[in-house]
Amino acid sequence: MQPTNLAPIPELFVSYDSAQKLKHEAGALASWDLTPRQICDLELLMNGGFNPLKGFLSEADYNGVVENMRLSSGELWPMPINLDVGEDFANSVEVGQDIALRDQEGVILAMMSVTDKWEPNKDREAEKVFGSNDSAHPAVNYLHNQAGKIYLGGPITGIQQPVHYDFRGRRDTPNELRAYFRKMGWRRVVAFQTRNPLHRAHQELTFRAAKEAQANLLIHPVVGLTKPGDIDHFTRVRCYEAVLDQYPASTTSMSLLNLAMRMAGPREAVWHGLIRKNHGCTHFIVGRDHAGPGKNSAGEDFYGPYDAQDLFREHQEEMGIEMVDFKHMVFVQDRAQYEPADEILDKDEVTILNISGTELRRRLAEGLEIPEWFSFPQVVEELRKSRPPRANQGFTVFFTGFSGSGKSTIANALMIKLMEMGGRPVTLLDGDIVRKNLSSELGFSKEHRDLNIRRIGYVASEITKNGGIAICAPIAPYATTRRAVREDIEAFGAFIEVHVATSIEECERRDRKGLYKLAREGKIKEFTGISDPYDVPENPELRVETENVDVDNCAHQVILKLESMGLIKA
Ligand code: PPS
Repeated sequence: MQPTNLAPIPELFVSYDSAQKLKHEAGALASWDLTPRQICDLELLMNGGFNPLKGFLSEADYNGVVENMRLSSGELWPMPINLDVGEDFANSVEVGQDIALRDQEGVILAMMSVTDKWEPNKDREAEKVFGSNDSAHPAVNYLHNQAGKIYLGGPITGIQQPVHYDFRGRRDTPNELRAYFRKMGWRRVVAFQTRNPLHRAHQELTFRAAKEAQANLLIHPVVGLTKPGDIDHFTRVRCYEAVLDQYPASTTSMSLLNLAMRMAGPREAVWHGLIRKNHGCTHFIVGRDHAGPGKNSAGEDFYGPYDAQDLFREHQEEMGIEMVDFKHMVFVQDRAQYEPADEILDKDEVTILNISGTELRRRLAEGLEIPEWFSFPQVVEELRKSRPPRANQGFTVFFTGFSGSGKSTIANALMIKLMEMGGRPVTLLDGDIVRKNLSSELGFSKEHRDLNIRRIGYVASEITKNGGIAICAPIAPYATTRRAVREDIEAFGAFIEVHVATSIEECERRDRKGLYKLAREGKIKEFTGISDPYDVPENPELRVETENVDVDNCAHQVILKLESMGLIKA
């Protein structure tokens, strides 16, 4: 592979003066408030990280990318980058019109000239791009349950970069990195992509990769959006900074990449490679199960472990960036060093040590020892600060079930029991209380119920983040909304879904509020279980039956569950 040409690559920004003028003019345009994922995409579109894209994909480019990873120009591009919007906004915009793109505080970041507007076939997109239509895949779930129904395409005029208040000195545009490599005389650079903290095995493998490629090393972690449930980027960056001291400063650099990952395995690896090429790198490390999304709903892997390497290898010549394949490093205790697992010839005579990601999480959750051969003390210290043992973390207990199933009564009893134990503040977000205080303007349409549950989820995630216990007790009839809330909360602590499984017949027989009678008479519309759906939770952490079981016992079952999960001490 030739050393990279480090000349600047095209950006989509206009000059400062033009930007000021455009900002003023854009004030009068229809404007779209970008989602967090769209902000990440826009940043890389504008700064050249997504070169050769000049904007959000047109319909023809989208079709080519979905079908065979090619833009209509024939260039290789594996990932659809779309501006997905809701139907209402789409109806207010005509093809040929300019729109303003704003961040979540309303700051105008760019203008887009809308050339295309269409309703995509999302099933096809999921199958072709992610190889599956299973919502256990985070990007498929996003596509079906979060992304807007309509896509807008068109070229972008960049006005300003999204503002970042964190780690500013560690963020670089492709051209800033290119300039740095030029200045340092780095002609061959191998990039290491990661969304996890680095431990000793990673250090060893990145050293080896740099040596193998005879290149300098760029540690290029993703700080945009990663897999739901990952360690937050603040903690990770502090960990990276601690590890960076272990690398020779003259050969290694670190830069943060504001990418929204899709966890698309093989296609994602090719995409990552193109992005690194744009950042001036000549080599890219691709591991086993690169950007893997975890298991599908049948408990199987979405992709083969080396599919990403195969697809990358197939396209690397055209991409102009070479793959360095990741070695699975293990610790050989007898020699007190890391070695590639497949190069150890005396496997049966030596002791090989390894700690998996799951085992590491267990040790952190239970406050157990993490040995020095595995990680660096400063990294472990940072991880322990952000992931204290479970018994000191916040968590959310989320009751769901029909009206009158007993959710509120059990939730109340649970609250009292937890308050008696002490140690953490407890907040009850009961359906009725929330509807009075947070959601008084909402009715019971699907849209309003979703909004109500997302609000409850938001408050519960804040409580969980800050080390408290949130107990929620709404009906929450939709599985996708419950899942979205779970994802919001699991970023900070445990989410325990409790299905209060009282049958609709029993709820109606009890009819404590007289609502079922009114629902049967048609005086209350859209009544859950009577004239509105309820998705029974498939895999709740706990299912409680209330018929012939008293409230105290139901609350006790939850307490036992919390104990078994290590969230409270027996
Ligand atoms: S949801 O679907 O989660 O937003 O519902 P939630 O906020 O928990 O509110 C449910 C309570 O509102 C009363 N109520 C209704 N429930 C269901 N469907 C309809 N149409 C409806 N209209 C009013 C009912 O008393 C619920 O209280 P609980 O505590 O569940 O019995």
